[in-house]
Amino acid sequence: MSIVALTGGVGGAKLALGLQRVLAPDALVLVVNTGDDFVHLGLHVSPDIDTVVYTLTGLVNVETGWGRADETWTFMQALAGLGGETWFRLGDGDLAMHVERTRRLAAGESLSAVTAHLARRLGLGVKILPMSDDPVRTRIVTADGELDFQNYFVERRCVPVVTALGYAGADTARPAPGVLEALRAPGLEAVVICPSNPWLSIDPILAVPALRVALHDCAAPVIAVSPLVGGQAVKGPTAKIMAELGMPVYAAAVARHYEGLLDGFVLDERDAGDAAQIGVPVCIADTLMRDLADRERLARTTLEFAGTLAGGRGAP
Ligand code: FO1
Repeated sequence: MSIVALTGGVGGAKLALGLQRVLAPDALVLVVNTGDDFVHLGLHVSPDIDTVVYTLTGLVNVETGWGRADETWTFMQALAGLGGETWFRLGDGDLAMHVERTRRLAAGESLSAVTAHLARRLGLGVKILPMSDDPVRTRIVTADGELDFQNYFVERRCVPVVTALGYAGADTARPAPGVLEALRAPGLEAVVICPSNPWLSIDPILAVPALRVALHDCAAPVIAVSPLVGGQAVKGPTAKIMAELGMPVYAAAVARHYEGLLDGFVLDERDAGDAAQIGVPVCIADTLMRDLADRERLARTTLEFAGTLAGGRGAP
């Protein structure tokens, strides 16, 4: 079995971990959002890539969902003492990732090569690909003006009212090496859109033109797992952004957002009433991932659902 999963950070990484645990290592390719990447304190930070790598290697801080467990903060404390910028917190161990990534990028390596190296060094078995090696930056247009992603998300704590989103650089960005190959692989059995924020985490991936076309054309069924549980986001500003963009806050609006790409939608059982308004086959499941068993169960359910749709796109 060969599966491609599109994911952002914390929410998506939970399902990515479930998929990793139920699939053979060479059967899973993760395509990760890089729209949140930015240069901070002179370092190239790739938050979603690191969140996925830490989650899948068991290094993640399970309380925050990002950063490392058992982290120390000597660097941040020293930086605060010097009057430096402390709104975005880089732990001592995490800092090593950004320093080594930045050094390798400056030496001419691509982001995908650096990612593969760092993931391998941390013991990750599955293939993790940035969506693109070209810079794409998510920009949030708010009632307070236009903000870079991390200034909106972390510094302003998602408080400003969102009026529009943009993905600077996406128009000319090419999928990273391996992405199109994975989507066109003859043995591909499903593409899973993880329950990440559609606007902040998945849309930057879909904004890479050749990637979107490949997704549209791919022979395997494309399935999205709803990021809403009981009409609410488990964590993060998905529901808030939907409301601010003038959308009804329910799962059917998420399915509609992915219209034209989807062959199936995994809907949380608390939102079962929305099923009739989703224009593709629906699988109703408990999508709340509290523990490891939940992650594995949702991964299995999603893959079984994909199996029932496999004929729909002409896959073998
Ligand atoms: N999120 C926060 O809310 N506050 C932080 O200080 C913070 C630091 C941080 C450092 C490294 C990293 O990889 C992620 C970090 N995040 C932090 C999470 C990150 O901003 C978001 O999870 C994603 O960008 C959204 O998916």
